Amino acid sequence: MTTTTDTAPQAGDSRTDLELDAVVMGAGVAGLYQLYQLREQGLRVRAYEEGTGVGGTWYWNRYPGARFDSEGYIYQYLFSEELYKEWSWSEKFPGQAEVESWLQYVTDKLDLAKDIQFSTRVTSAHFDEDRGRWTIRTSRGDVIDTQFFITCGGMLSAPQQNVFEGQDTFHGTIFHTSRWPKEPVGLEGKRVGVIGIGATGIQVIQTIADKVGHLTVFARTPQYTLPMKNPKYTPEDQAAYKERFQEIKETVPHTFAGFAYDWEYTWEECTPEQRNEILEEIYADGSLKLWLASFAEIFFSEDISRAVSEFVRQKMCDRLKDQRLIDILVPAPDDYGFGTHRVPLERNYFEVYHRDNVEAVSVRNNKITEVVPEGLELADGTVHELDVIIMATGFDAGTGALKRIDVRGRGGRSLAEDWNTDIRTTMGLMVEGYPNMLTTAVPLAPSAALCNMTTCLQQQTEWISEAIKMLHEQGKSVIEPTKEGQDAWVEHHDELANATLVPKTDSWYMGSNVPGKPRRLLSYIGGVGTYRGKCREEAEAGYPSFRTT
Ligand code: NA7
Repeated sequence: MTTTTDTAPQAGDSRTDLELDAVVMGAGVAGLYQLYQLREQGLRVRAYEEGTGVGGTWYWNRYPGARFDSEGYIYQYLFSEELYKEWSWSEKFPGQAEVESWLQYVTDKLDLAKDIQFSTRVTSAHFDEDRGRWTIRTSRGDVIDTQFFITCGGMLSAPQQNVFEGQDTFHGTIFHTSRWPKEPVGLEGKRVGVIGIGATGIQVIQTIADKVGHLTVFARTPQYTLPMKNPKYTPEDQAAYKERFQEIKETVPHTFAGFAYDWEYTWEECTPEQRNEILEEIYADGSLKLWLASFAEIFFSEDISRAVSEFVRQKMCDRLKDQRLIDILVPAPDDYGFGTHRVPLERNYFEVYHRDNVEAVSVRNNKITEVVPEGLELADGTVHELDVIIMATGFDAGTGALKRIDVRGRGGRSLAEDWNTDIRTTMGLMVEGYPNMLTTAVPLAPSAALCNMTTCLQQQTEWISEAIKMLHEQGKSVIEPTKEGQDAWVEHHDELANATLVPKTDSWYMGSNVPGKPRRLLSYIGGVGTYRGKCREEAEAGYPSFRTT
């Protein structure tokens, strides 16, 4: 069989097709803006994108029900008022198709497509110490010689899709949510199984339940969820949020999580009645506010975490009624604390389980052992017969996008091997030993876990552009973190993380969803505003954590 990669030059091949100042890997939220900024600086820059179109996360995740959990009016670029105001969201939390269209609008408006090579995966990136430059190879055989390698590969882009023995024996069809086909998938009348009840699984389940013949949900760890309120926007609503552009631009990047809201209350200063009133009021907002802007103490105090968890638990139980469903879907009081991993938003999700065609199966103590031709087999030997298996099984977060590529730094060291041992970065913007490789959406910066992604990615790409500009202005060509600088950042990151309850809970936040992955909180938890300040200080102080030559 001939594949496009068969013709790709091998390592050591000196053929170079193209010489660039910067290669941007990925054409999602970060990649598009990074490309734009560097082109504005006059650099020869090109983006390489595996998909056939722009969008990144919003290109790949086209599963039924995929939508924002961030309000549309803050999930936008804030560097251009015109770009912001010319786009109108149809509702508060828009769906995937609309988000993908928005990124296409941005691409067209900024005329970016001419500098993006689609259907092209970066397969390797090797740093040449003598020349201080990277050689990038792609799935289409390109060999590019570039000064900077900028990774915009996304935090949640490497799917956990080969999870079970026997997947290739299944007589039906298996989909991973983030590799959902573009063409319509007919689920009508089918026996469908969904594995996973994270943010993705919940969106799928609540969307397809009334469309399939029979739905079996395989639920392992129960999830805390919050209800989403998603009003449609009238022209007046759109005008109203656009009017707030300056205010949004000035506040959002400085809050704890890059949202329009921030911590407002202190638990200890409120009476029990006031606490309850506040929780009820914020709960009614129908957003992630209860998690990211209620009482910051939920992250630090076992008692306060327990109290707020109980508040959310009760809300969930009230809707489920059936004790068997509660046991499967609602975290028990001593399970883990509300908000110590991602809190999904849902719409009529629990009600779905009361339908006759929907069945919840706990696989917590009776795990899925393998996929068999007829369906899924559990440890007790039960076989659930299925026509379609939907794997909402998550991602190798933060590290996966780069570990899939053969990235070699100084002395031929491998990033995949380094990160298999210990996940370290300098502010999530560079990795010691990998000069001129600048990174977005990698561990140890605020990201999907605890940040509205556009807020964080704009800041990270802007920092990268500034660093490159600084190098050129100083007549230098190479930047890399010092070991001391990186050690200090990792220590600071760990100190903040370990002061919270988050590391006590297993989830992709800690890497525990990937067997063998070193355990460390992947997202910086000091707050988006604080992180931004630290990045600015680093630049203003002349990049003391970095060596430039
Ligand atoms: P998540 O949040 O990692 O959720 C994955 C789900 O899949 C979760 O319920 C897992 O259960 C379940 N899972 C994974 N492997 C298995 C096996 N082997 N057996 C049973 N169940 C399994 O991924 P999502 O895609 O939902 O969300 C990722 C992020 O995207 C989200 O946080 C947002 O930021 C957007 P577990 O909890 O591990 O017991």
